[in-house]
Amino acid sequence: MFNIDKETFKKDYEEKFIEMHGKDLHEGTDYNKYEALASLTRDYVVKMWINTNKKYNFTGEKQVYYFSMEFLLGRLLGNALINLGIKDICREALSDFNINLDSLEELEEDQGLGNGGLGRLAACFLDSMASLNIPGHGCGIRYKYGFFQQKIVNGKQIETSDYWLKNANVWEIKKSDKAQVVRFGGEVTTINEDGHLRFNHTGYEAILAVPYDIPVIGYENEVVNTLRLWSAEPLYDEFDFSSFSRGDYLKAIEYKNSIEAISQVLYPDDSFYEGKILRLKQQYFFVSAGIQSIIRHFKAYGKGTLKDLDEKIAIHINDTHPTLAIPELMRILMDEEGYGWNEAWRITSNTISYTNHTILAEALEKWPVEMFEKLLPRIYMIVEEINRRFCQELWNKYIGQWDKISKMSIIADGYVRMAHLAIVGSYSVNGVAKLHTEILKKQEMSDFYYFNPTKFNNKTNGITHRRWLMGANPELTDFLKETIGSGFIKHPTDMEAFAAYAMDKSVQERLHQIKLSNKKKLAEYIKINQGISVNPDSLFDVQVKRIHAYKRQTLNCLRIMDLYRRLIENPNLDIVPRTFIFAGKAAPGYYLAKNTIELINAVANKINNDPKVNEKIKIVFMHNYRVSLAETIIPAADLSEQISTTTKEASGTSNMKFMMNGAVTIATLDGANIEIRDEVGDENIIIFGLTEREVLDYYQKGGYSATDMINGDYRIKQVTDDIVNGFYCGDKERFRAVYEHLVTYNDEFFVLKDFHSYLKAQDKVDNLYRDFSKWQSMCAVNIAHSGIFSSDRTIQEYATGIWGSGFLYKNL
Ligand code: 26W
Repeated sequence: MFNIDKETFKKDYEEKFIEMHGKDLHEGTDYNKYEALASLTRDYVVKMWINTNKKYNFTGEKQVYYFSMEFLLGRLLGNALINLGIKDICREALSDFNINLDSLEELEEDQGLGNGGLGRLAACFLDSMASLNIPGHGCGIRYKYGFFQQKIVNGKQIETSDYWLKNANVWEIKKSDKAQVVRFGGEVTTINEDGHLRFNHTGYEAILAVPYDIPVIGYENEVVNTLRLWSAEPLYDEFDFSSFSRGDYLKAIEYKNSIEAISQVLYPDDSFYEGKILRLKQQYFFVSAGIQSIIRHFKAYGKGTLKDLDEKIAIHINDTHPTLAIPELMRILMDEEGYGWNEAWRITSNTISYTNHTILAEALEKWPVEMFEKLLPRIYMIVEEINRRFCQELWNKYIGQWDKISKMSIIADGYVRMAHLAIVGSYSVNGVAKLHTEILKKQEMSDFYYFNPTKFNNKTNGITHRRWLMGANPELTDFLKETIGSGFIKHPTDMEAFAAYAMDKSVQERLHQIKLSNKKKLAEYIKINQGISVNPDSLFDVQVKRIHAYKRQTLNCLRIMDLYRRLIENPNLDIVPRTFIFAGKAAPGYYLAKNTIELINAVANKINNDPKVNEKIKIVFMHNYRVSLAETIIPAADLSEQISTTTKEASGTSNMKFMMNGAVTIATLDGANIEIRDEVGDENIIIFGLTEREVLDYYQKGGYSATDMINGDYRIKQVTDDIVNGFYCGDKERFRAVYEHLVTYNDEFFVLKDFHSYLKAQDKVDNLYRDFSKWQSMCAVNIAHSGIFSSDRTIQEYATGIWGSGFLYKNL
């Protein structure tokens, strides 16, 4: 374990500061001080990083590569200090210089290279792999612009660019010597050389992929793994200089820009697939660079031949976005390494595993054949051959069943279906929560499941407790240590011991005080950043996540609108005072989601300016939701809103973060909510809404009518009317999209159907909250049972159940 005393740290810090900034510490700006601290921390890490790599090269143990289009890391400094085990020393040392560690941490830009759940999961997994001594590395894209920044102007979302690299990024190291060349376009000709087919690729555009490595620090174990992000650059000697020599300066610049465009920006879509050629380029770009660098490294250090690749290396693809890893590995094994098809296929399909994160049909990637073939001619040939052989196999098993075969085919109706390619080319397919995996097996991917049942498995998601508990909620962490000891930090399920204290009055009081202190901090943040005063003694009711119809922010909003009507009718209505907190970004092209934000803001504006109800309710839509904001909001929540239409949320992960921080959950039986319920018991969670069966019946048999719901129920009629009658905003048309989705288009997410059951559940919340002891005991039980949702458990399951990695460590 890394060890340093306070005096040495102080000396190192002062020296680092002077060396970096050429002035004395007391002359520095806060940002200078942050830079010096981050840079010093990185220096401490670098030696361990080198040693870890040496160890991996020496032992030859199995390496895992986690391929993902997104890594939503957030800030790195605080997490690095925790994992190095020097946060307390650092805090004390800095305070001797009159520097506050927390305020330096807040100066760091979030590294926001992801949309939401899938990207954050990848980040949690990296943290867990390093902390569990698993040789596991990330591979992705170094987007110049991360996920957009959200501003709210007149209640509307405005997107601005996220130029997160405007200040030097101390956490990355550019490795120019490890650059790879990636080829696009051109023609492929086949040559027969002594009975062997050779593929000659000409006329392509070659692009340089340059890696930037970021250290991934394990918790107090001196392991430092690598997150390698690729950036696109032109291959100067192939094009630019010739342009210059022709004097065609502008053309050269344009060309340079078109190349750099590949790693320029993260697509801000989650759950809507759009067939944009640049996205396909991005996918092949990082996958090809990643696979080439793995093979290069394996050949330099591997203990064996490429024949044994599947024993030495596991490649995991995070959703279908990196699926081209399959044909790319085939290409390298066959065209560059001389393997025949069967051997290359055995190696590839035993090396790659795949996680599915969504069953929403509109999110499934499929690329037009024409586009695919033109951009990636050799890769397309390989995909065609994979498909030809797969369909042959299907034909042998399902003779004459054309419908089934065309349903399962990888290429059909002019498209390449990436999920089918991912399933066929990998040895393991997993869902991210029990229900989700069952739906994959029995419905969405049932043909594939029945064709090959052993491939399918479940790995319920998790979150790293090092960031989401220790980092975000130090007060609660200290209290847990005091009460049950520190064992839970290395073994999160040890938190179960805390359940024994659920009824203990002094424990309940402390939990309440800790929550209150977090709520006060959030209230202060809200006051400073959004100018709204909220009461920390009110119940903080929180829904923070991407804005999407299936997540049903509208249901929450309608219930607030209903409550407001009831308060107007009866100002003495006896309710628990609440602060409703929303946050989340809408995809820029998703009109309904943007309109939902407008509605929430209009409702907030009206209610917050009505003194008759302000003692009882307030609403805040917090701007620019991101990892660091989540770290401030989640520890302050009393109630966690997990209200998606049953079957639609694959897992959810914020549900786990809230629970670990002692919030009570109000939820539908969807995704991992079900497993949370199983852990805490029915009495410690509030469940409502349609069941899986009821939802599926509606989809299969029909029968849901929004108009009937409105006509048969005056409260539903009132709240839906209030969307379009000018009550919240003079412009009656303003929220038309929300209304039409709910009513005219007969809302496929059944908001109105779940409305009353949600209202009842919210009344139950009030009653429980009024009973101090009952509520606090629920919070305690939730914390106690959250350990199983640490991503350490999830990663342990991936390592033993899918990758076959991490065994070396276990045998030591
Ligand atoms: C092609 C556009 C696109 C981009 C991203 C489609 C789909 C995605 C992701 C699969 C969306 C996503 O983040 N899914 C979420 O993954 C989390 C981690 O497993 C789950 O907890 C969430 O339930 C799921 O919505």
